[in-house]
Amino acid sequence: MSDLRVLTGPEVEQHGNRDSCWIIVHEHPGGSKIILKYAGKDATEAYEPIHPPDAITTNLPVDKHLGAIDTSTVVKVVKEVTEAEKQRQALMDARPPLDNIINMHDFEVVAKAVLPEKAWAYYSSASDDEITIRENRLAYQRVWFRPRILRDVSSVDWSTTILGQKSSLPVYISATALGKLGHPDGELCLTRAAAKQGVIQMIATLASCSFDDIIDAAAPGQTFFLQLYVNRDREITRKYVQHAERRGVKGLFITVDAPQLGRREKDMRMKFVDDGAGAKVQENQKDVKKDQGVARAISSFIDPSLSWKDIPWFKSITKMPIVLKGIATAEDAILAYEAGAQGIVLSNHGGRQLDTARSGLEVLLEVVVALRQRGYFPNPNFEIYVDGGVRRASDVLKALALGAKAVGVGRPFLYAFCAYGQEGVEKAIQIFRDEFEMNMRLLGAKSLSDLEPEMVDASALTQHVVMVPQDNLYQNTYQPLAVAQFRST
Ligand code: 173
Repeated sequence: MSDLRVLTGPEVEQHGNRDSCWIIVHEHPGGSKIILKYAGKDATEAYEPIHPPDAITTNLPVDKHLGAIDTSTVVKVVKEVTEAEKQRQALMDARPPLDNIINMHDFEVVAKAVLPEKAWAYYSSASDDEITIRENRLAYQRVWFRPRILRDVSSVDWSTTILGQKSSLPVYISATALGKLGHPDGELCLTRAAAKQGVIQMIATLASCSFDDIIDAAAPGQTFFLQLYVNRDREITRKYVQHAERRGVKGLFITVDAPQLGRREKDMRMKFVDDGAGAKVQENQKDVKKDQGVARAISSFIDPSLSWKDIPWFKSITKMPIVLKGIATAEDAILAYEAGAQGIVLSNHGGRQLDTARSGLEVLLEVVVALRQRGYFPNPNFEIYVDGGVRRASDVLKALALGAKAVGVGRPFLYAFCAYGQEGVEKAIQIFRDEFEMNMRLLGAKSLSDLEPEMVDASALTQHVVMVPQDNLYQNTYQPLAVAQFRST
């Protein structure tokens, strides 16, 4: 690179058009329109939250790198600070002290207030009418405990193993994309907190931080799993998977519920509303629609032809245990077992894929019955995980009692770092710990191996409509729980 010449801002600006498009950043999957928006300019600020730092060096041939830039001559795409942004900054400064955060919902309230609108829309959105994302919560409330008493619970232990790897909690940090939309350190907040708290992080294919940045930030011996979106170009996927294995990743979680990305309407509307300038540049382009939202814009590499036939290939390219993430029926759980997967995640992708798909917790019931019938469960070499809607240790205990080995938690940890960085994630983990201690004592489980199906009543779980008369007087009298309060500004 040293023999490349140094370019000036004006020189780059001359290439701000369709025929010659140069940009400055530290074959683009989002299409050409978005690049043209920044043509001839410094696009670093817009580029960084969306792309891992190695995206260009990995995907763009070296001869397309024109040279270093003399930064003193460059016209930056200066973002004006809007009123909304000022307000958000004020709220960030006045956010509740971390000591006042006592549950996962608190993190969500703070994140909603302090995140840029676009980031909040992307993270919080789910598909279509968002029925499934809400059902994910409700499902846990249709399961009731049958606690046991007088079992000497002076000491309780909630540590476990996941895919044979030690974990201080029966919870792993599930993959979420685009962490830098919410915090400048992005997913590294998770990595650092996970290291300190003995929790396993699942790295997302579409993390904002590069895979290597995350692994380089790891503590010695820290455990990671990798979430995989399978590329249409299998050679890219092969290299990525084998690189991950070489760098010590302990499990490959292949996402199987996203041949096409769900329509997340909050995300879509946001793009439409706030990208006026971009929309104009993009008007006559076909490849990226202005109303599709940030996730869809960067997901075109995902291969919708992925099928059961590909599983032997994955087994041939890696020795990592393979887990299929996004199983939603007993039929597919059986196929996954028979295909030689070491685990499955019963998941609806946080309600972001097929709307009115059932909750992972509900699917767990039929999966355990079907696997048991065939003698596939219980089995130390095949684990079942559940994700979606988990906010409390009591939720986790319900899933474990019904047969799950561990649960994935995505958004709560994401919201924790958006609002409070690494410390927020550590606090979230600490809250889970406190809740495990209390709930296990009250349930009469000294360790996770004491959890059994008899400790829950899940008879209402598969009933999707439960009609009960409104208890009006009670409803009017009930004082809703309060959320963390902001300091007055
Ligand atoms: O749920 C998602 O948003 C997701 O998995 C994704 C997929 C492609 C690009 C960005 C995010």
